[in-house]
Amino acid sequence: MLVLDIGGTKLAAARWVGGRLQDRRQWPMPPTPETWRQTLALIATTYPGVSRVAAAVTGLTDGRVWTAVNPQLISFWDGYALADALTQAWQCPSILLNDAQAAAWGEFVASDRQPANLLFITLSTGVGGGLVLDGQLRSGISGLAGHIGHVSSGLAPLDGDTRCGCGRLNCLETLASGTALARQASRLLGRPLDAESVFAGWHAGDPVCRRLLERAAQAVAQALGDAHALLDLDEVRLGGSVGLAPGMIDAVRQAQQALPARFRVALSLARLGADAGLMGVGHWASDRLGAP
Ligand code: ADP
Ligand code: BMX
Ligand code: ZN
Repeated sequence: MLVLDIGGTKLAAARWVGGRLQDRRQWPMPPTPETWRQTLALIATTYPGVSRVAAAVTGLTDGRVWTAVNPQLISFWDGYALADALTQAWQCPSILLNDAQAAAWGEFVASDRQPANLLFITLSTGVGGGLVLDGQLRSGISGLAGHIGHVSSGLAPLDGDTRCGCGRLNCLETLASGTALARQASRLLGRPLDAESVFAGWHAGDPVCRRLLERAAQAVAQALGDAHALLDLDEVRLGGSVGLAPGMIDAVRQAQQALPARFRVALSLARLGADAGLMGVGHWASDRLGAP
């Protein structure tokens, strides 16, 4: 089986062999339909002889079609029959699952199917989430379950009230995603900055970058407190390039200290790191498509 993880920024691929990843590669996420088709053709030639394809994708999916919650992340794809395109490219069965839901399943299976109530949160191009409740992946009727990036944060971004691409105001994603860090830093400092530079500035002692990351961490801690109040979680796993960046988890844990103890859910880094989505969709799809 071929496993794919299609995010707002990058596209990862690997062969799924005996429950492990082999020949893992990564490409930038193409920005247009034309470059997407070229990249898909390139991946198809890179991985010939595939008999199943399983893709973890940013956005909502019913397993066949892809739709955006936040169309600003990948605008050209809304309502796209992605599974059909994959089936056509490899001439084999294919299946889709939301990327953060896939990662939640990967983390659950990687830790011997424990704990039974687990939230995975990714701080990446957007902010995504996936829920395992009572040992079952909760996707929801429309695929929306776990989309913690679109809970309305009680806080405003440091560059002011911001309408999220999903339509809501001041979503967690408008404060704590890589896109949001870059947007806020660029506006506040008056020059283009990416999320990596915000972290570099923070570690170098820049006060604006520090305030931005503290605000993002505070918003994440509040959202985790809300999720815990709703669901009584056993644990939260943090992933995505921003979530995994040095210092981020410490900042969120620090922010959790401001919450009453009952709402401070246990938080750790994703055990599978940047492979959580690939591993999760591999396990999930091999139960559905068979695992050759
Ligand atoms: P995707 O969203 O495609 O799954 P990532 O998890 O890599 O991809 O998240 C991409 C976001 O993370 C971008 O906003 C990027 O600027 C940011 N990013 C990538 N690497 C780092 C890093 N080392 N430190 C901080 N931010 C990072
Ligand atoms: C957005 C949303 C989620 C996704 C999350 C993280 C879209 C296109 N995506 O909130 O479905 O899980 O981003 O995605 O609406 P990533 O691209 O940051 O990995
Ligand atoms: Zn939103």
